[in-house]
Amino acid sequence: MTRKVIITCAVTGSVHTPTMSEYLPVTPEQIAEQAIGAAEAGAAVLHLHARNPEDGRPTPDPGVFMRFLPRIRTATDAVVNISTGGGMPMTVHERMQAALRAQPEMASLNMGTMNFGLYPALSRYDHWRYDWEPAFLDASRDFVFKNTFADIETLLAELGDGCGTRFEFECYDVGHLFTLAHFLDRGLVRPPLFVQFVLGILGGIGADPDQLAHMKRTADRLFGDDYRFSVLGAGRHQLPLASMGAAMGGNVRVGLEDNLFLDRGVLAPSNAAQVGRIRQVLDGLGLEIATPAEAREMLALKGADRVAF
Ligand code: KMH
Ligand code: ZN
Repeated sequence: MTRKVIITCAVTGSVHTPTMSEYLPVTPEQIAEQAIGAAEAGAAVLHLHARNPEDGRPTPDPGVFMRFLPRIRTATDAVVNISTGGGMPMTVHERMQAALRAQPEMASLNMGTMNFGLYPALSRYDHWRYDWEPAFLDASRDFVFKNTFADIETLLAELGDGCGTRFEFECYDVGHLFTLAHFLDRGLVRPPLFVQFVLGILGGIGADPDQLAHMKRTADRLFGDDYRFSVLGAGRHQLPLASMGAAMGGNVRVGLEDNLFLDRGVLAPSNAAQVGRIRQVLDGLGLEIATPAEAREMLALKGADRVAF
């Protein structure tokens, strides 16, 4: 039987800012429209953040999420995955509020405290649309992306046990896999684990094939048949690493959260365009994409009828 590949599309995130691309969705309408487009193009999972509709600043406000989640649910069958990583300078408590309100089938869960360096982007732009953008990027020099053991336990209890939400475990380095194994040993996470290998974030593991192979080898040793992996390469590493991940037996993540470009020097006009591009690669590899229903089965999700939006 042909192996099915889950395409996750991360639609807007909190890493990029409006100056960097006119196509970055910011308002609830834009986020809904691009999420729906990505699902129509073949994404089975939509990883979602919210932004302040006035100026594009990342926001944890559940009220803003609730302006686009119902629209996406009505228009698509895709699995909704709500970020609990949020963005600077949100607290962990703030970061989990939207997911607690919406009780989605999936949410992200970041597996370690780290520095998340966005400031190198400062030197790439001379003019900014909004004053908050350079200050935001500069603040990443000294911001701690806090995901302690206690934070992870809280999210597993309140969202996992409390809401039946399952997780996209964001692992930015090999140590994060060992942390996940620790929670598996304690019985606080349950297979099948969906592990996102995140490569190329400043502060995490580098984006090269050797590192991806090392993540995969380590996860195989720790989790055996109890996990499925997906690959997220930041920036220009997105397509090559996702392609490599698919060839290695994994799933893929694309979207403007992780990369603004479609080709070298060419901005992606939409999230759907990146989904279309990875589909071409999967086709070339003889792989089929998973439908949302297949993704639900592969990841043991609770079903779209059990969310609160
Ligand atoms: N921005 C990605 C590198 C989250 O939302 O929880 C990681 C991410 C984190 O998607
Ligand atoms: Zn995210």
